[in-house]
Parts: sequence; structure tokens; C-alpha cells
Amino acid sequence: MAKSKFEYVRNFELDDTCLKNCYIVVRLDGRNFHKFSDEHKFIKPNDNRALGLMRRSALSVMEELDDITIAYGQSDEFSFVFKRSSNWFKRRASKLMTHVTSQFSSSFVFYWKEYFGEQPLLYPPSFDGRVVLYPSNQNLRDYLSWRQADCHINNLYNTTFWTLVQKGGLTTTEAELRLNGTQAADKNEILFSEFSINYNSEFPMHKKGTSLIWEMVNETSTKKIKRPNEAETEVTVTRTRKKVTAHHCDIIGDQFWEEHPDILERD
Ligand code: DGT
Ligand code: MG
Ligand code: MG
Ligand code: MG
Ligand code: MG
Repeated sequence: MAKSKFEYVRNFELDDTCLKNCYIVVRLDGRNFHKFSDEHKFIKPNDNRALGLMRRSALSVMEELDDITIAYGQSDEFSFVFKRSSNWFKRRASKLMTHVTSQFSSSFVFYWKEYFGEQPLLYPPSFDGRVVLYPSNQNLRDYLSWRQADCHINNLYNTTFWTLVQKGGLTTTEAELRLNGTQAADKNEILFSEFSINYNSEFPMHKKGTSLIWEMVNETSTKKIKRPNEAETEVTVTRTRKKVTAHHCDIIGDQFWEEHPDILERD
């Protein structure tokens, strides 16, 4: 068939194929969640409804899209790692990034009620997305370590800050001044000596964030069976199924990676 004279505009499209062999990371982050968390009365410093909804939306991304081996989230952000051998959407960066962010955003709205109940969603939230390529396992692990270290630093600061305000009666300005120039050890000390809070005993999800991976899980269910001339009996059936599981553990050290050797592909 003859091409129309308009056909040439196709050539304006740029090639955005991601380099082969690299892990493709899509990180999304809530747009202006400072305001969003205020307007929706998120509990400070950590709102389990909001974190649960983020996890639920990330689960939807992993289940609906192909080739994601691990996702890591904290605060208003989530990173999704595509297998380095993935050829989904011919590795086109814009396709991967927009599918991740739109699947996530629509899920965030779709599941809102499951986490916030009758509290209404006041306006449509949005998330930005970016694509980063990591050529080696070490680079990818360092990327995830960077995000988890960020989670730790922010959570220790926020926990101490809001404890000084909520339990210590300081104004936010006073709390900020008090924490100016303090190291991690100082914040642990403030929590422990002034408020009897052992930071190590805080919720793992708040300290470590959420890692989602695929695992083989045994699922047992009961089934009713009826054989001819016999009474109906119940039997237990165990099936092994690939499922997304959530972990709130350290992913900086080697242990997590040794326990889950299938996440990374060999360099
Ligand atoms: P952006 O990303 O440049 O559009 O701007 P923001 O405001 O989203 O900034 P960002 O992403 O650096 O910081 C995340 C904000 O979300 C931060 O103001 C704290 C808020 N946030 C996230 N999770 C929680 C939570 O569980 N509780 C509360 N109270 N706030 C949260
Ligand atoms: Mg944000
Ligand atoms: Mg953020
Ligand atoms: Mg189409
Ligand atoms: Mg496990």
C-alpha cells in the first residue's frame, strides 16, 4: 500500500532502547507528597495506611507487568528492577517507564478505600518516573543500598524529630534546631535517654522499607471430594505457586541475596 505523504513524521521518534545486559530500574516518586500527606492527614512520621497502599500498588505493578524481579519502596517512592535479560516492549525506556507509573497510579486510586476507608481521596495523585540502567550486579545492589540507606537516615531523623514534638512538647522549629548537626548516635541517644525508645525496636517496615520479590510459596486449601458410593470427604491439597512476597529486612548486606539467589542474573 502506498504510504501517505505524512508518513515521514514517524522518523521523528527517537530510539530509546535500553542497553542490553543492563538491569533496567524504574523509580517513581509521588508528586508533591508533602502537600498530599498533609491534606490527607497522614500520621507522622509513618502512616501505615499510606505505606500499605504504596505496597499494594507496587504489587499490582509486579503482577500485571512482565519481568520485574525485585521492587523496593519507602516513603512516597518505589523502584522496580527489570531482569537484565528482559526484552519486554523491546526494552523501550518510555514504554517501560510509562507502564510502571500509570499502572501504579491507577492502582493507588483503585485501592485507596481498602487502606483509607471512608476518608476520601481529595484530588488525583500523580507520580513521576525515571529510568536508570545498571550494568553489573554490584551497581544494582549499590543502587538498592543507596535507597535503603536513605530510608534509614530519613526515618531516624523523622522519628527523633516527631518524638521531640509529640512527646517532648517542642515546636517544630525547636526540634529542628535541636537536631541541627547531630549524628545518628546522638539521635539514638535522645530517643533512648529522654523517651525510653530503643530505635532498634521500631517497626522493620519503617526502618528498612519494603522489598517485594517472587518466591515459591506452598498454599494449602481444603477440597470436598465425593466418590461413588462413599460419603463426601474433605482433603487438604498443597500447591506450590510463584507469589510476590514482602520483606522488611536489610538488603545492604549479603544475607538477603544469599537467601534469594534467583533475583540477580550472573554478571
Ligand atoms: P516531589 O517529589 O519533588 O514532587 O515533592 P515531595 O513533596 O513529594 O517530596 P519528597 O518525595 O522528597 O518527600 C516525600 C514527602 O512525602 C515528604 O514530605 C513526607 C511525605 N510522606 C511520605 N510518606 C509519609 C508518611 O508515611 N507519613 C507522612 N506524614 N508523610 C509522608
Ligand atoms: Mg515525592
Ligand atoms: Mg520521595
Ligand atoms: Mg495502542
Ligand atoms: Mg524469603
